[in-house]
Amino acid sequence: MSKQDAVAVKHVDTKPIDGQKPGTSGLRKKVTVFQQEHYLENFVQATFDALPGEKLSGSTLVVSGDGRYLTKPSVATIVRMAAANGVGKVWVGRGGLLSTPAVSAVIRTRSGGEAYGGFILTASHNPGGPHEDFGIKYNCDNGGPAPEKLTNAIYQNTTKIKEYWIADESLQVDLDKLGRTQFMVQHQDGKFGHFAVEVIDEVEDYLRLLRGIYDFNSLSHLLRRPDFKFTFDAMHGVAGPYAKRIFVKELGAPESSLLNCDPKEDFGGGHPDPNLTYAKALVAALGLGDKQPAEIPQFGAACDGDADRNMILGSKFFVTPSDSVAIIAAYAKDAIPYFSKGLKGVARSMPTSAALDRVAEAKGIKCYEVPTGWKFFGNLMDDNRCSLCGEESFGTGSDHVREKDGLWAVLAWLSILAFKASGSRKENLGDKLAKFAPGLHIGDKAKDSGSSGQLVSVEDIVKQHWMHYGRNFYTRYDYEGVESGKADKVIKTLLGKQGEITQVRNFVIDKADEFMYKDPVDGSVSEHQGVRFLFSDGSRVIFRLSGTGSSGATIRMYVEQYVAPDAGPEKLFADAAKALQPLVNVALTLSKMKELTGRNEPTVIT
Ligand code: G16
Repeated sequence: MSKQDAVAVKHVDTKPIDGQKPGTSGLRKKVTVFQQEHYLENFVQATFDALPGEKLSGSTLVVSGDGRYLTKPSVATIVRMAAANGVGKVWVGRGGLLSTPAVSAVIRTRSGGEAYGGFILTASHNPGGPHEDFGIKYNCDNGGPAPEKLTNAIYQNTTKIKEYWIADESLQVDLDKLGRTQFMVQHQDGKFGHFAVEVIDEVEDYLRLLRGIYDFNSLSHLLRRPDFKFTFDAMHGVAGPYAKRIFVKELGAPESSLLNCDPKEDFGGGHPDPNLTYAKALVAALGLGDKQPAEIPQFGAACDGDADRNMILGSKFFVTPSDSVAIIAAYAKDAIPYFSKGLKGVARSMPTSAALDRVAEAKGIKCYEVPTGWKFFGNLMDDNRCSLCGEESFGTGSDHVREKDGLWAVLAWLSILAFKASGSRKENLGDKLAKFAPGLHIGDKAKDSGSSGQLVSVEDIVKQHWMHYGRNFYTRYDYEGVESGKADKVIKTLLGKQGEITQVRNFVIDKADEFMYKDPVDGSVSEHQGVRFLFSDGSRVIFRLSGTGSSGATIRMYVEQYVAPDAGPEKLFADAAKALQPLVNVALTLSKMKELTGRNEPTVIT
C-alpha cells in the first residue's frame, strides 16, 4: 500500500465514564452500557495506556470474542484503535470468533508465540443479545488474564482519560474471509507505519495444541465405537465450530452427537452457563430431566458461551466440578499423554472442594489454594509449580494454556473413559463392592468395569474414586440479582459473627476468617476473598459475592462436608442434597439469608 492510500489516525476527545473497574474476569456490563458513546473506546485506550509503549509499538495482538451481540463491531473498533496506537498486526479469528482458551493458545503458540497479548470480547456464561451482557478483557503475553496490578492500572486510567486514538473508518476488513490485509497508517505526528490484519482459522492453532496433549487415535476409537453414545452441547456459544471440527471431523463422532453447535448472537435466547439449571437440552438428553429419553448416552458435556467452562455428565449422573478436577488429577498420568511424567502440582480456588487435595496428598504433590479467578493460577503455572487446576464454577484446565478450557476438559474425561475401557487397569468396582458391602449393587455396568474392552460408566468411575479417596459432598447456592445493599449486609452480618460464636447446632467452629492470599511467586496480596467458617469435622461453609455479574449482586454460598472411604458405600453414595441439608441449614442461619435478602430459595443450586 502506498502513502497516498494511507489511513489517517484521528484523535478523539473524551472524558471518564464511571464504573469501568474490571471484575473477576474483565469488564462485564449490559450491551446498552457498552453502546454509550466512547464506552468501549475509553476502556481500550485505558488498556493501551497501561501497557509499556515500547512493547506495544509494532507488536502483534489477538482480538476476538465468543460471537455474542456486539462482537463484530467491537472487533472492528479495537482493530482501528490498535492501528492508531502503533500495533503492527492483529490476528482475528474467522467471523471475529475465538474461544477464550483458543485466544490463549494463539497468543502462546502461533508463530512461536509472537503475540504480545489480546483482547477477548465475552461476558462468558452470561446471556447475550441487545438487552443482555457484553464484556471485554485483556490477556497478557503468557496467554493469561491480566493480573490485578494491570487491571488496577487500566481502571485508574479510565478514571482520568481525556482522549483516544482511532484509525479512520476506511480501515475495514471482511472478518469472514481468511487472509491478510495490509494497510499504511498515517499517525497524528505525520509519520507512516505498516499495519496488517490477518483473519485466521479459529480452530487450527488450538487443535494443533490439543493433538500434542491427547492420544487422538484412542479417542477416535472410543467415539467410533457403536456401543458408545456421546452428546456435546455448545449452548449456541463459540464452542460449536470447535466441537464440529474436533469431535466430528477429527475424531469421527456422528454429527448427531452435537447439540446447539451453531453460534448465535443471543445464544438462542438461552443462558449459556453449563450447569444443571441452564444446560436444559443436555440435562434432558442424559436422563436428568423430568422425562426419560428412549436412549441415554453414556457421556454428555456442555460448554459455556466462550467455551472455557464445562459440565460433565454420565448417564443420569452429574459430576461436580470439584470431583471432576480431582478425578482428572487421579488419572492424568495414566490416561493423558501430556501428563505421562506426572503432575508438577495442582491448584484449586478456595471455595472448590478439597477432593483435589486428597489426590495431591496421595500422589505426594502440592495442592495450592488460590482466590476465585483463573488469573491466580497463571503465576503458579508460569513458575512451573502446577500443571492442573480446577474451580467449583465449572472451570478445569492445565498449563497448556493460561485459561480454563472446556473442550480440553471434555477430552480429558473421554481419555479417562478410553483408558478404563482399554482394560489397562484391572480394577473391578463390582468385586470391590462385594468385599466392602456384600449385597449392595450400583448398576450392572459396574460388574464389567475394568474387564478388557468393556466400557466403564462415568458413575462407576466417580464411585470408585469416592471409595478410594472419600467423598467431599458439595453444593453451591446462588442468590442472583440481589440488591447490592442487601448483599453487603449479608457479608457484614457473617463477618460480625466471626469470633462471636463457636458452635451452630452440632457444628463446632474451628476457624472463621476472611480468605486472604499471598501469591507465593510474586508476593502480591489479595484480601477479602470470601468469608469462611471451618468446622471441627472438616466441613466448611463459605460466602462470597460474585465478581462476574453485570448488575445487582449475586451471593454465592458454598457448602462442603467430607465423608471418609471407611464410612462405607451407603454413606458415600448417599443423596448429596439430603446429606448436606443440616449444614445448609447452618449456613442459612449464620447468614440470615432469608431475613436479609427476602429470598426463600436460591436461584440456582449446583
Ligand atoms: C470467571 C473466572 C473464574 C471464576 C469465575 C467466578 O469465570 O474466570 O476463574 O471462577 O469467574 O465467578 P464469580 O466471581 O461470579 O463467582 P468466567 O467463566 O465467568 O470467565
